Amino acid sequence: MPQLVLDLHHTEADAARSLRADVLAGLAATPKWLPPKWFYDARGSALFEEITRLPEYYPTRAEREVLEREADEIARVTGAETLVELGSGSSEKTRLLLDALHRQGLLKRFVPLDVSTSALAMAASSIASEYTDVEVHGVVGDFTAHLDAIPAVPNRMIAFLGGTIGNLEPQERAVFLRSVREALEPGEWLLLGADLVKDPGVLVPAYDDSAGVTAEFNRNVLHVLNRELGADFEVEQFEHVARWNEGAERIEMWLRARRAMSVTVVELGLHLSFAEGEELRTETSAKFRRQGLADELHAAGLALRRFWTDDAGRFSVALAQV
Ligand code: AVJ
Repeated sequence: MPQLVLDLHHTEADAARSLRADVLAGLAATPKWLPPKWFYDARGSALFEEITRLPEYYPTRAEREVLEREADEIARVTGAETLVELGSGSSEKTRLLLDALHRQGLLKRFVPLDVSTSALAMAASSIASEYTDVEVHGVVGDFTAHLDAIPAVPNRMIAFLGGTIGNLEPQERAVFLRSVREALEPGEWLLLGADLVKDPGVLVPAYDDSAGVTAEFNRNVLHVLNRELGADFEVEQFEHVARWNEGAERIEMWLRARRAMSVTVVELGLHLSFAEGEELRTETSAKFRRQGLADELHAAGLALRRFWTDDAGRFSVALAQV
C-alpha cells in the first residue's frame, strides 16, 4: 500500500469566509470586480476543462508541448526528489514531470497543494495508486497563504503551471514569488508556466471562443454567488466581454449588464444596482515577456536558469533556482 497523507490547512468554513470578504469588497468597489478563484466550483472546473480543449485556447497545448519536450531535461537539471504542485488541477501535465523524475530514479515524493479537498483527494489517490513506490503528501491549502505547509524535505521542485501566475496582480505576484522563495532552501527549484505577450488577434479569441464556452465559464461566477450567498443575479442578463489591456499587457474578462438591474445578496445583506452597460471585472490574465519574468523572479530572490517556449513561441516554461 503506497503512503498517502492529506494535511488540511483550509476548510470549507475558511472558503466561505473568504468568499464573503471578497464579494463584500469587490462589489462595493468602482468598477465592481470579483477574484477569478470563485469560477471553480464543480461546473466551473468542468467548463475550464472544456476550455482547454477549444481550438482557440492554445495555452494548455503549448505548455504540454514544452513539458513533453523538456521533462527529461528538467529532471536532469534539477535532480528533484520531491515534486510539489500548486493548484494540482487535472494533473495530466504533472504526469509528464513525475514520469521523467521516476525514469531517472529521482522521485521519492509528490506534494499536490490545492484549495479543493475533493480535487486534491482525487489527484492524490490516483497518483498514489499509479506510482506505488512514491509517497504522496497532499496539502489542502491556498497557494497564496499556505506555502509554509509544504513538507521540509530535501531537493524539492515547486511546479506552478498553466499560466495561473497571470491571475495575480503585479504586487500579489511579488508577494507570491517571495513566499515561494521563502518556502524553499538554497539550490531548490521553481518551475513556472507563463503565457506570453502576443498578437491580440490570437489572445482575444482564446478568451472569447466561438462556441461560447468561455462566456458560460465567465457567467458561472454569478451562479456561484447565487447558490453560495443567496444572491439573485439574472445570469443571462450579463454579457461576456474579453479585451486586451495594452498598457497592462493583460487579458481582462468582464460581465456587462444588458440592462439596468438591482441585485440582492441575501446572506450579506447587500443591495446593489447595475446601470445598463455597467461592467463587472471577473478576471485579469497577465501575459509576460522573458525579461519581465526574469526581473520579477530576481526581485524575489530566484534566478532564472532555463527558459523554454513552444515552437510557435506562445507560452513559456521557466526554471528558476533559489
Ligand atoms: C487557468 C488562470 C490560466 O487565465 O488563461 C481560461 C483561466 N480564463 N479562460 C487563463 C481562463 C478564461 C486561465 N488560467
